[in-house]
Amino acid sequence: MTTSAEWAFVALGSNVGDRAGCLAFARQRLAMLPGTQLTAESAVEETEPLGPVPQGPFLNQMVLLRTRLTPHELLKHCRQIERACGRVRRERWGPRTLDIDIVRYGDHRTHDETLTLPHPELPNRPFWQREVEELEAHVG
Ligand code: PH2
Ligand code: MG
Ligand code: MG
Repeated sequence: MTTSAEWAFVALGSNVGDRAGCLAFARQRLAMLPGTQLTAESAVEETEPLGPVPQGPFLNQMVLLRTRLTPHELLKHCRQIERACGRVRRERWGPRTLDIDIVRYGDHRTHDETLTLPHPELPNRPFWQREVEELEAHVG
């Protein structure tokens, strides 16, 4: 936990099971994290699957958090919430009940084996770019 708060853009995705229910679960759990407020949420979009794995369409959404968690603390909580929603990690980029990705965390630039910020897929995902733009209006 840091003393100052940062804005974090966090992407939600689901293409297995009750997709809308999984996004709602994620929003509810993210809003309850220590030192964290869920400040705004983008529209939910249905998107065609990107990447090499044939799979069903996703529901995607972005939320804006104001958080005092560090990026790695936030990541650890995101993984816990994914597991609580029944996520099992199998193939990379495969179908999932819930994916929670930190897309931007303030102006931080990080690169290690667990986390790269900003998220390297941001330039390749028009729906993330639209959602970030939608939420930027709420950054004070
Ligand atoms: N996530 C992936 C792979 N492909 N496609 C869409 N439409 N939305 C996603 O969130 C997504 C994807 C791996 O994280
Ligand atoms: Mg992802
Ligand atoms: Mg992920």
